[in-house]
Amino acid sequence: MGACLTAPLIAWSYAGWKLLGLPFLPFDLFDWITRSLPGSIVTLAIDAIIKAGQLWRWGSLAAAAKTVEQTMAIVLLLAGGVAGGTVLFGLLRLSEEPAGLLGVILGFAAGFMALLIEQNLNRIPTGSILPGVWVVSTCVIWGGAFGYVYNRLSAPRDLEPHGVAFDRVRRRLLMGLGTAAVLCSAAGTLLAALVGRRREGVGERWSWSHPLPNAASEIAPAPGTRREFTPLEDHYRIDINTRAPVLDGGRWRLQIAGLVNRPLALSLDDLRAEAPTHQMVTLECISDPIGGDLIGTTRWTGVSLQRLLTRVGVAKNATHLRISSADGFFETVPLETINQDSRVMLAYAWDGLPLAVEHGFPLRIYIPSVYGMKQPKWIAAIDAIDHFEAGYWVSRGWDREGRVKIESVVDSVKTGAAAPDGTRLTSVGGYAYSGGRGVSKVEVQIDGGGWRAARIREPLSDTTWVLWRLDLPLAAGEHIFVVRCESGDAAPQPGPLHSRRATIA
Ligand SMILES: Nc1nc2c(c(=O)[nH]1)N[C@H]1C(S)=C(S)[C@@H](COP(=O)(O)O)O[C@H]1N2
Ligand SMILES: [Mo]
Repeated sequence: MGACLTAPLIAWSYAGWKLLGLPFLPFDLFDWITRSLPGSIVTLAIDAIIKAGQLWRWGSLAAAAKTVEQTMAIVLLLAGGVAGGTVLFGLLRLSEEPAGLLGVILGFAAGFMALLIEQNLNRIPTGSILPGVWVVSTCVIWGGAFGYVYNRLSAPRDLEPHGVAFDRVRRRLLMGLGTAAVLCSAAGTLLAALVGRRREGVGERWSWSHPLPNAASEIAPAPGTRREFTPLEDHYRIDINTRAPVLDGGRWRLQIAGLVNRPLALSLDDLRAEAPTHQMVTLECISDPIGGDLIGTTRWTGVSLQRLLTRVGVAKNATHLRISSADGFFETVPLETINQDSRVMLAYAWDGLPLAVEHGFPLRIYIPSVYGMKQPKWIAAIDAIDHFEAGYWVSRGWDREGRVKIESVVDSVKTGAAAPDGTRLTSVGGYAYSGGRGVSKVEVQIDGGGWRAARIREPLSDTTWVLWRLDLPLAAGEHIFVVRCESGDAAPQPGPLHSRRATIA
């Protein structure tokens, strides 16, 4: 019963989100809960999802993780609806109040709490009332529906004392309700799916009309290796939002304040008017399991933070920047990092297009050599401060530095056709990545034998992964391939090493 009444609520809330960008309660409640939970529990859950993804070989880990999250959010609200409905029915049985009225009142209370949560998450744009009205009214309708159903279920009891007819009425009502719920849910979802489809990355991408900077490299990627330049739609997405924040690019301003001499509020056009910095970047999530796909490479465009800071004049006693995001995420960056590296930038474009909503529109930061957890998307404000502050994940017990570890991965093993002399070469290939430290050596071990040097393709830049390959004749049968590498500054890769099993026909 609770589920019957809650499912349409979810479906219509979904339609409101997809069609009109209105708050979507299930995801927002879920995000509020995950933000409030202790870091250790959230970390455990993330690890569990990733383990499950690896175990069952979900296609894309990032997409699968979001789907799991979204499913959990909806199931949770459904369960909440069932629990809430049960409590409400209990209250109605005890109370003398008209059921409809009580339902509406409780709906109001729930709506008000939901509104507070939306406000707390910063998901109600300032100055618009529709989202608030939408949140409260869906809850009120939901509460009212409970009251109405309760009335219909209990009313005939007085009219029909024999019970038999009542059961028939009751059954018919429940059937009708179930059908209505299914129809309502389906209609809402369908409408949203049909009209609300939003295309990401529409427009002319940089990579469509430009050869990659290493196009002339003598070493081609081994067949089957992941794409060296990740298409925008394939780039992983990881953040604390089941529903990405949608910011109004026209009204958005980057506030730079704190310990600065000349605080600034910059529009997106102001930033675009600055001399742009372009950088090929590999971004990786610290939760990426070895060989996973929570890593991607594209071309970032933005403004060098070093240069921008000269405009605001950072005070002498400032030591860090606190970067705050629209979703409540934040991180601190030592000023030292910025002063040493002009590549640290505030990026507004990926592959020549404005950042997609999921990837941080309108602005995100790029800091070489650290994991994604250190690099806020949807930036709202930057404050110069005189101390270190633990960021969102650091305060939940994650690594304080978040420095990229050296890693290498075997992506593919493919055997080509036989040459005229009968030899058949097998190509083993993958990537190696060390943040901004370069990769000087990649070695492959086959079936526990000696380590053989692989050939390294020229990288796209000094802040991307490199592709490597090894081509050699191998006997038919099963083989196991292990890879290891060394960074440009000759540091060896820490374990565990990645391996792949493959059978050669
Ligand atoms: N505002 C905000 N920025 C964020 C996050 C977030 O949750 N909120 N997640 C971080 C993490 S953990 C990663 S791995 C990267 C992922 O960036 P992408 O989704 O564009 O690939 O964003 C980072 N920036
Ligand atoms: Mo991440």
